[in-house]
Amino acid sequence: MANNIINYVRKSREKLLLLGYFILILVLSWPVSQMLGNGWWNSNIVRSIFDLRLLFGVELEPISVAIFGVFVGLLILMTIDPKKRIQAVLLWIGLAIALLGLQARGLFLPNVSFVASFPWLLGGTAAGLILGGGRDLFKVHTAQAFEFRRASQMLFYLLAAFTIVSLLELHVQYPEILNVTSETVELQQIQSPTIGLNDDSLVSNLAFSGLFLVVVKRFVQYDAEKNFFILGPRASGKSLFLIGAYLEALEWSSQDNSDTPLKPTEDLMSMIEALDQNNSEWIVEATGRGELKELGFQYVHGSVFPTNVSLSGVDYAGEYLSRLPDAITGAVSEEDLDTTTQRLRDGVDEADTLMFVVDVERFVDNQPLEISEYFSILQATNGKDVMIIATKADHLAEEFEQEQGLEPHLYFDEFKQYVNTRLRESENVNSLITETSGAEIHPVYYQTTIDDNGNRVPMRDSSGSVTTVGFNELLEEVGRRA
Ligand SMILES: Nc1nc2c(ncn2[C@@H]2O[C@H](COP(=O)(O)OP(=O)(O)O)[C@@H](O)[C@H]2O)c(=O)[nH]1
Ligand SMILES: [Mg+2]
Repeated sequence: MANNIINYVRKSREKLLLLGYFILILVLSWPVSQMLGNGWWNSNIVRSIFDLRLLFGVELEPISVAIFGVFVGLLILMTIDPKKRIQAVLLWIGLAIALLGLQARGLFLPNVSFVASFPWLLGGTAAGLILGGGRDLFKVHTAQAFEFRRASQMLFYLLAAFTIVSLLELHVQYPEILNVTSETVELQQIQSPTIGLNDDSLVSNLAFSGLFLVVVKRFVQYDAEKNFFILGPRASGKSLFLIGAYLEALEWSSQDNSDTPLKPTEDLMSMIEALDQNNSEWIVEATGRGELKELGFQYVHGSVFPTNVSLSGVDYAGEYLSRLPDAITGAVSEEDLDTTTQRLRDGVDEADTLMFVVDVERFVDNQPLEISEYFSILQATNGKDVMIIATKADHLAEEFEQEQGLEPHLYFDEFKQYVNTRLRESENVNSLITETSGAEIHPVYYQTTIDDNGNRVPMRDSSGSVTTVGFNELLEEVGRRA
């Protein structure tokens, strides 16, 4: 029962989050707009600044319509951006409520005619589009994700400025400083400067505007690039893991239409080509000594609040893990590091989450897992998030099927449970899990068969494609952590 609820919350996390934000916008727009209105009526410096227009004989109406236009322009850009569309819709709703709220305080809508001020509205909107979009407006198909990051950011800064200035004007009492008429600007004589605090509904105003800004901030964030970096001993399946994850991400991206490029590295692409061409074998391990290959790609997780995730690793020959901890802590000087260790160290530095590989084949064959380095790496990085990946889990799949009578790819949760229990039989794995505060192990594998020569090779369908298991679940989990 509890499990069911947890599962439901996990699967619908995005929908629940959306509902929560929707309610927050509905609840907050009104009091915040009231505060903006009151702030305006109580304002002193801000109104004096707006009164500077008197010197040029400009009415308030065109200025306010133009400012409104800037908001509209920025919101239009957010609406175009597939990653921000839902948030933009919520902000449009908030904007409508806020306009009604200001109207209730006798501001904006009752005083303006959009027909008469249409050129100002247009000008403001154009300014918003140009400020928020810039050159991105004309780069529709590029290798960059289709985003208007600047529009979202500016919208946040504008709203934050409005809110904070209103708060100050409303709650800080100070003498009048400027007096602006159509002829002159006069600095007022201030005899005895008194600064006071108007604490009428101060607490609620602070709470509403604080919460409002937190929500808007969450909306405009791209939660940007979370980096995952994979580490593991020699021939533990790191390269094939990244290939499998990439193929899964490719499938995801062909199903939605976010148009975000996956940007696989060249080395990853050539490995995939090799896997494609080869008819029975694994890809040949072609990385020579001292040679380095960069493997990596990015993908988008989530549809309502999408996140950019990047998965990467380096392919190298030989053993480097044991040199890594000293490189991370700086115990070995930069000049004494070989390029591979340097590159690994950089990868670890840039990563938000490290992925440690546990090789199931070694486990089943009772060979040393060579994961003791993970402990010192964990200590050296101190505080990075960790995921444990069990590669080549097909070595446990048959056993699972025989014991439980379930097919692992259909009953993946059960299989994952099984792999966790089995791998915990290893004292080393058990300690690793404890060290990473009870992290779960995520099994992945390529479906395999034994060929005529008795070798385990990937199973291929009639079109020669390989079948992978566990990568969909893995990308989901990775996205949740991002
Ligand atoms: N049975 C099985 N073997 C695998 C799997 N993934 C990798 N291997 C084997 O492990 C070898 C090394 O994989 P690779 O990705 O090159 O490891 P790396 O050195 O850690 O990058 C491959 O050539 C395969 O023989 C898997 O899912 N199942
Ligand atoms: Mg490799």
